[in-house]
Amino acid sequence: MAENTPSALTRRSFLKTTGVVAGAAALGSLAGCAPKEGGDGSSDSNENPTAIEETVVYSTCMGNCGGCGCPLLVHVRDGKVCNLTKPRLEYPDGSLVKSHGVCMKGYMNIERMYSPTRVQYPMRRVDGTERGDGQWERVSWEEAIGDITSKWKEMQAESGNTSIAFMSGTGNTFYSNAYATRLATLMGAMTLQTAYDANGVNAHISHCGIGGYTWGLNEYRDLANAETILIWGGNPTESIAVDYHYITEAKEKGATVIVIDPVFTSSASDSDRYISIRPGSDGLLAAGMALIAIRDGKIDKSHMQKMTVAPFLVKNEDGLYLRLSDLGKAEAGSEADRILVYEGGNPVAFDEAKDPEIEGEFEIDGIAVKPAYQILLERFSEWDLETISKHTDISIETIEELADLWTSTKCMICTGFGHDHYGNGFNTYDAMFALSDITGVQCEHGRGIACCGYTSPMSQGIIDVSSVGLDDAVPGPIVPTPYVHQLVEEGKAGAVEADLRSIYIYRMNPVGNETDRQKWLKTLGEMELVVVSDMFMSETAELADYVLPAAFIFEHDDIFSINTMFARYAEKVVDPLFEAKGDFDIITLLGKGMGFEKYFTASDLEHYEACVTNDLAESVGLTWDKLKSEHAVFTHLQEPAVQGLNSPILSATGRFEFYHEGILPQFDDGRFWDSKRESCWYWEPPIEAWYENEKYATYPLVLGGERCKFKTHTMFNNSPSILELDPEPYVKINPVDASARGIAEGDVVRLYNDRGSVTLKAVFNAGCRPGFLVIDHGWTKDHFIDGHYADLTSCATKQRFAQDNWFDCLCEMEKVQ
Ligand SMILES: Nc1nc2c(c(=O)[nH]1)N[C@H]1C(S)=C(S)[C@@H](COP(=O)(O)OP(=O)(O)OC[C@H]3O[C@@H](n4cnc5c(=O)[nH]c(N)nc54)[C@H](O)[C@@H]3O)O[C@H]1N2
Ligand SMILES: Nc1nc2c(c(=O)[nH]1)N[C@H]1C(S)=C(S)[C@@H](COP(=O)(O)OP(=O)(O)OC[C@H]3O[C@@H](n4cnc5c(=O)[nH]c(N)nc54)[C@H](O)[C@@H]3O)O[C@H]1N2
Ligand code: SF4
Ligand SMILES: [Mo]
Repeated sequence: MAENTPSALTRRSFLKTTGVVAGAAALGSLAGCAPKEGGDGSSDSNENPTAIEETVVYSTCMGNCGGCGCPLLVHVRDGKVCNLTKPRLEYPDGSLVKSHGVCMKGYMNIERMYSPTRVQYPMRRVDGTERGDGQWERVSWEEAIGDITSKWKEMQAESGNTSIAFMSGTGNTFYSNAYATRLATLMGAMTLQTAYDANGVNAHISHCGIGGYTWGLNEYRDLANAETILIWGGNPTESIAVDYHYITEAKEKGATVIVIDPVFTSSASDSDRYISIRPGSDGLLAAGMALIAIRDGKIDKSHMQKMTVAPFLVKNEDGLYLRLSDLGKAEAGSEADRILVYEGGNPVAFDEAKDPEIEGEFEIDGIAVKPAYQILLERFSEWDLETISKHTDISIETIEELADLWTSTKCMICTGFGHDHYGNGFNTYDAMFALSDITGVQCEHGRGIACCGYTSPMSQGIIDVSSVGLDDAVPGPIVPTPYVHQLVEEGKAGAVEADLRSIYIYRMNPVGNETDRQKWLKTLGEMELVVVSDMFMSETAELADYVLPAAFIFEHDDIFSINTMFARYAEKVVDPLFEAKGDFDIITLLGKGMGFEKYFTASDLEHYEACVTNDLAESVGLTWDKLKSEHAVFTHLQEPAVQGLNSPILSATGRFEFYHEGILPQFDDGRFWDSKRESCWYWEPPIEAWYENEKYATYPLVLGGERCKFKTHTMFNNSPSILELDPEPYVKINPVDASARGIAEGDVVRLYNDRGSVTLKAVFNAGCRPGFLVIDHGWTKDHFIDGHYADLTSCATKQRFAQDNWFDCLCEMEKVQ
């Protein structure tokens, strides 16, 4: 095994090094840990008085760049972190998990950790000042926790448990994140659930269930096996940097890569073909491909019969499946009460049929029914290719070419989360899944849909967050964040009634990242107590009453398990700087302060041990001792996971579900819900960003966005070295849109709509579709000349899945004189 294998680093390994001194010196100045004077790097001998002792500890990066936040070997000298390298990760057969080295952003972890702008002590807003005035006083941890918990107790006594809410983001996803859920549950507090990335993940779950090995039909590694890759709604060169090499591998083997995007992105520049699409119309493009496959006889009937709900009979009356109990032949709800299909003129239990009908309309014992596929066919036939071509702005010939590549080559769709950012995003995913189901382009390596990588040991239950022993504590309600403003204004959102008075925000910067920032400012303004735990004075922390200094990942132990094939243990490298504490310890203090001492007796390591000690973990060879010593334990499949091939379909029916029986909204907000309509794909335009929307006459530009390699959301945007490379935000505009408004390259422009405005520099980019503007994601208010891009966006959401729809946003643009 190579030197950097996990097992070679079973404990902190002590190295006497000189060879790396020169390289580290450059970073040493960042970290304030330049090599000791006199080191000439010429000898590795123990006698050399200048040899520098270096400790190497296995931790992780907190970037959110696909596959796994990179594992890191953190090099320490004189008690200070001075270099980062990447350990070798291996599959069980000894082959290497390929990925690049530590990226430039990853290196900036050192700069961030030692930044003088870190929150150093618990801080309380000075009495008598307004939120946001920036007047803080240092308080002790004891005082901060005492103040916060006594106020919470008071609020709960006066206004009930749900007067307090907990809210966390995706900026940084470690296990200790979940620990706050323990406290929220014990308190019966409300959880404000972020509506990030909801359409893609939830559409996947409603298609094939949760708990398998992949989000998406095929996990990301399988892209390397495709002959045609449709990068459709993502920009993986920037956003999935860790795993982009799978696409490169496919290209090296001769694959054709096609990018479908309103913007000629960096991924497009590395592709074979670029197709510009009208924003928010992707569901229709997938439907067009399905219509062509149906027209050309390219559907896969036998696959549909065996693997999908296509033959299941749906009752016209209520949209539910016809079961034996409907015919009085089984007890309703019993195991024997199976779904019926139609074969040889008779209803037959689905698992007994050999060649069931998938089309037609039947009457059984006076009950009118249709196979689910018939319903899908009817939904597709609401559209014709001419209309689809008009709406997508893609020629019928191109749609035909795509349909042909889809069925006649090993073709995979690689989505990001671009579709998620529109109110109709779930229709897009539903259409893609339906296309895949009816053509049988699934259950094979290299054919299907790759979404956002892998599932995690945590979502598979291998790291069991429920093993926390909370007796009979009843968790409070969950309210998706797009509804929080309504809840605060009206005291009610859907069925949830609450007098929300305090929010605890951790690992999240909602003021910078959520939609409709003005509403967030108002909602936070209504709170009597806002507590933020963060390492930096984020836009949200600035508006808090208490800011608790969070420890950097290198300053505490944690388990890392999201979107990775490995259960990972990030070992504490150095003690927290200043008075910072890890979230685990902060939650423990708050828990004790709330009177739940008996639930907060475990240390972080003891708690993590309990979480990985379960039968499922054991069955995949994961034990705490192994994880602690190796830091990364493979819990996945050696081969890329493919739903229905080597990863189980875990839907309620055990089949791919393009039809969702009796579907309910994720959050019932009281609006009309047509369960029959929602149960199968249909298309409707985005909520706002559509050329036929009435607002379009006033606001004809769609405000989109993209990830850039310099930032992870709003993290890293305060790193001086990153700001040197990427100093300020700008809006990318097509020269056609610019000249129509008298705007020259480099002019300062103001983008505005009824919700707000943002002022920044304009940069010409002919790769932006006319009518589509792009500001890269992750800037905050101090970076803009005026206003904020999040002031323009809307928190309107559809009921199916609550989703923040950043790109579903119309605006106008003018030159600032
Ligand atoms: N460097 C970096 N990497 C990251 C992150 C980060 O902040 N920085 N964040 C991580 C997270 S949490 C996420 S959710 C992922 C997101 O991963 P991606 O979704 O890949 O990231 P985006 O850059 O937002 O890409 C969205 C793409 O969709 C395109 N798009 C916009 N509208 C449409 C449309 O209507 N149709 C189509 N076909 N395309 C459209 C945009 O032009 C853009 O190219 O990235 C992850 N990776
Ligand atoms: N305009 C626009 N907005 C978007 C998007 C977009 O495409 N366009 N994308 C959206 C998406 S998909 C996502 S996932 C969200 C992400 O939104 P957020 O989850 O809010 O992401 P971050 O900006 O990374 O904020 C994380 C905060 O947590 C802090 N932090 C980091 N580590 C720790 C820790 O260990 N403990 C504590 N207590 N704090 C820590 C960081 O300093 C930072 O202030 O952004 C969304 N917002
Ligand atoms: S920023 Fe992303 S790609 Fe870079 S080292 Fe960290 S996780 Fe890896
Ligand atoms: Mo995200």
